[in-house]
Amino acid sequence: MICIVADQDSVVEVWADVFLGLDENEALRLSTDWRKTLNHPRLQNDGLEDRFFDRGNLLAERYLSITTAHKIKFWSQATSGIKAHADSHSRRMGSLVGDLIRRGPKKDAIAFLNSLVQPPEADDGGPVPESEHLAWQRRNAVDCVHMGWRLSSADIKLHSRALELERAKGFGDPDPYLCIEQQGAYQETPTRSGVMKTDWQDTDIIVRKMEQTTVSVRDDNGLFEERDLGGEWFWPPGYARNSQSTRKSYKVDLDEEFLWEGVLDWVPVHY
Ligand SMILES: [Ca+2]
Repeated sequence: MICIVADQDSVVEVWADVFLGLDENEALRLSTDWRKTLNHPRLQNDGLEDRFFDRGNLLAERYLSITTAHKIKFWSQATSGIKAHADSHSRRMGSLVGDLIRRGPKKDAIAFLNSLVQPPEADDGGPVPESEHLAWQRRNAVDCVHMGWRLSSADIKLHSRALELERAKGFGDPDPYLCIEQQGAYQETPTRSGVMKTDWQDTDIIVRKMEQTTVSVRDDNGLFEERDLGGEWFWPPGYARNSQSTRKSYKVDLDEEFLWEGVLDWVPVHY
């Protein structure tokens, strides 16, 4: 048996090493045809010493030579168990990896995986009754095509008023970060210290489509103060084509205490 899993997940490898699932004689029998085409090569560990110390020829290896050829990054909202394991270990991921191997690393297949989000309720990859599997597919059919948007880049610039206010309070220069709120859940970019202008690239901030979303810039002064520099809500579009992005621009409005301008690019993602 060959297991191919995401690079982050070492549990499968450890498991495979403990439970190889077959012995050497069985493996030799199963690979007869293949070895015949290679004119029956000798086994790698086939000497007297190997036999004496019981060094077998069955291994569970971690790296394949193809693993560095394509850098595939996917996002995960999985919440259960060991994080790295839950992020990549589900029936959905199994079918996607299988599909990639079958189709080959074509451009569209790689793009599909790069816009993948592992759902929050991702299962552990074990077998389930067919009815349960079909029910999941029905529930998530639309989201498997497009579930929402990932913030791929954000470029912001603060108005000088933000600096004035910050200095007036004795907190030095502004320390902005982006805060995205949806259904009472907050996602934030890292804080950039003491800057008026900054950007964040390739973030892991993901919002659901068609749910009211508030984008705001805040000033982070640690324990001392947290200040809102202006926010605005929008409805992430409900449909998307390929990797086309949705761009939102923001303008300063001093009357509304909106103290920044910027451009945010969102790319479509799917389960
Ligand atoms: Ca500050």
